[in-house]
Amino acid sequence: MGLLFTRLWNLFTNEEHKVIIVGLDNAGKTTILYQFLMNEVVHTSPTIGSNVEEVVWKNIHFLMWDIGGQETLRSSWNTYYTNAQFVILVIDSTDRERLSITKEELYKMLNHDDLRKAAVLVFANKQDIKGSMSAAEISQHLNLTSVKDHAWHIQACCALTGEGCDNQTN
Ligand SMILES: Nc1nc2c(ncn2[C@@H]2O[C@H](COP(=O)(O)OP(=O)(O)O)[C@@H](O)[C@H]2O)c(=O)[nH]1
Ligand SMILES: [Mg+2]
Repeated sequence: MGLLFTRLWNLFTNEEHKVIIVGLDNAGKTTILYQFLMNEVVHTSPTIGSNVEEVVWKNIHFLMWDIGGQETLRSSWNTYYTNAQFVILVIDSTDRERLSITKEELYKMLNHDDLRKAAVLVFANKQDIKGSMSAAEISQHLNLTSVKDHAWHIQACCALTGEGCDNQTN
């Protein structure tokens, strides 16, 4: 269960690593990233592109952007895919209406050549909110069991408290 996390945190070698964090706006990406990096000094590149944020922590580059919408900007995101080892997909578990958009974007990424070796970690965020979808429900909607060519894991979490966001709470 915690295997993907372990792999994620084993990136601390001398090599540079790249993790991309995507999700719809308001999903909780920024909150999760800062929860991960709590108490650490973080360098943020103010702008790479207009809507891509890069946070460098130790030797890991986190590239983060909002998916869905803004079709015209999408082509440039592909350039950030190269050599990414992890894709972290953050989902607002209360956002039932837009889950299909997330699904569409997820499969686009999974089919992208540059991401064929990337492992996918899905966070079913905002579990503290009443009526939120469970990780199982989201997994079913996204049809994750059909994904055979990527390592993946779905994890229920609450980015506000950090519950479920790291390996310790698994
Ligand atoms: N209740 C609740 N709110 C959250 C959680 N995670 C993020 N939020 C809130 O959701 C909003 C969007 O979060 P943000 O990290 O900016 O989302 P981003 O657009 O994906 O970067 C903010 O108001 C957060 O405080 C969570 O687990 N529970
Ligand atoms: Mg953000």
